[in-house]
Amino acid sequence: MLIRHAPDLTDNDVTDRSLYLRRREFIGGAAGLGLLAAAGAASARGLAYSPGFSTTETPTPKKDITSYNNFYEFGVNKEDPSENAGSLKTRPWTIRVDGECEKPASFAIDDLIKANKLEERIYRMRCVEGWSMVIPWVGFPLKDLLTQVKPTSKAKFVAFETLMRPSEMPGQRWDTLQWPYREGLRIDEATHPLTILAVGLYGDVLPNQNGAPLRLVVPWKYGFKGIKSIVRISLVERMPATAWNVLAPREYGFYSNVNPAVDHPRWSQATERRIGEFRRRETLPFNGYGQYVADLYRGMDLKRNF
Ligand SMILES: Nc1nc2c(c(=O)[nH]1)N[C@H]1C(S)=C(S)[C@@H](COP(=O)(O)O)O[C@H]1N2
Ligand SMILES: [Mo]
Repeated sequence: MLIRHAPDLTDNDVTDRSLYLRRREFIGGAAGLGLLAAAGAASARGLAYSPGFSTTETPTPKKDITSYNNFYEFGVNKEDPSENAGSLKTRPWTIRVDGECEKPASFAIDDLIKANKLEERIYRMRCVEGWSMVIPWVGFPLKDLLTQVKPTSKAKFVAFETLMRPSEMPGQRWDTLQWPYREGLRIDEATHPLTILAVGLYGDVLPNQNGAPLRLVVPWKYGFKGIKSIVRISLVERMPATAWNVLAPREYGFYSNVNPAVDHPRWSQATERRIGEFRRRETLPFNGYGQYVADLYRGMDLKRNF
């Protein structure tokens, strides 16, 4: 298969854009204070940093990123999450990391934020519905968290769960999906350097509607893999059940890599509408991240493993 990738992703120009952020403003969910400007580029300050993978494409306006959302725990319409997610209490918040590992542990969200190097990652996000955005996330590699609990050799997959709290998540009173929302990755996908846990966007604390206080971002996969408001991460031996696959197995596979050559049964995946643009644009294999991730799927039939 011919792997096309976006020409903007050269290692040189992205490392300069990789930023260390002050953790203080994220702790306790305090409102952001123009953190990026204050933090300055990591390279300029002589700090060590991991290589970034940010696109140089223009980020989607914050207003759109925070008002056009999918978060079924707060309703099925795009405006529901921004209107309803204020009811979610994101402190205190604990993330349990367990399963096939030597050191299962629970982490208070503020301790995770303090302990990990926060970076800005500007990623494309392609929803399976056919729209896309460019989002400047703040987060850290999922791998950094998984390493801490020492996965055993039986850890072949990672399973994720969203909070289950119908009193604050009114959508959970209806059977639109099987709650809590669940997602999963293969272990090599989970530990890939592009895979992050996000705690912010646009240099500010993550708004509730975008999955506060902690959500997954896997930029080469359809947006629904990016599970929000995570409370549990389990290392497991077998491929875990995932919310959309349980609902409609013929429509939503476990892998869900962005693939313009594999249509959804009810619509084409060849093109997408970038929010804010008029004309549709072509969808790229692996959402333009093929040069980084195509190797993970060498030898696999991506039509069968959709
Ligand atoms: N818990 C949970 N996570 C979720 C969803 C959801 O309904 N519930 N929707 C998914 C879908 S379909 C998409 S496209 C992205 C949207 O993320 P955004 O609203 O931050 O752009 O979140 C994903 N994560
Ligand atoms: Mo989506």
